[in-house]
Amino acid sequence: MKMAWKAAAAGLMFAGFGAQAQEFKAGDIAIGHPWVRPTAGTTMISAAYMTLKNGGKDADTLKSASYADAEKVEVHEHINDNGVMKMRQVQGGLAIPAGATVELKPGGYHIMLIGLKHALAEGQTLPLKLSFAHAGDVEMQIKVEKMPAAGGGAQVHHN
Ligand SMILES: [Cu+2]
Repeated sequence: MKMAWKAAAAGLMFAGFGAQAQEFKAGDIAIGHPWVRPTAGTTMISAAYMTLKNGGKDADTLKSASYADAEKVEVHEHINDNGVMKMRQVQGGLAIPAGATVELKPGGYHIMLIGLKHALAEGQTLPLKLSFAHAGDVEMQIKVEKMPAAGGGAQVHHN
């Protein structure tokens, strides 16, 4: 797992910059400012966001993500179903074309953490692992950050 080791080392390096937005790397994929929203009340779900920049010549796919303290982690998208915004799992994984940057953000693509074993509070960090079809696996420590005030009001509805 040479790739995974390199990815982990890059994460450590950037972690040294403290308050600055974190960046991680998995092969040709640069993962910019990963963050996860705090849980609200007793609702044990959350969502993680980041940008995925493919600097390589080959298309890649985010196949899955995992976090040990969640029952399920799914890659979701929001769809407009006759005027009602709904979330659903991205079929076949999230495509990241060569040279493209795919943004995971509130109201768009996100990584859904379902059935969390404990609440997430601002300022905590948690280990989130991403698995790419070509770039392999990367384990990141990502921060729990408050939702941005502007435009981030999209409510999350499950079930
Ligand atoms: Cu979702």
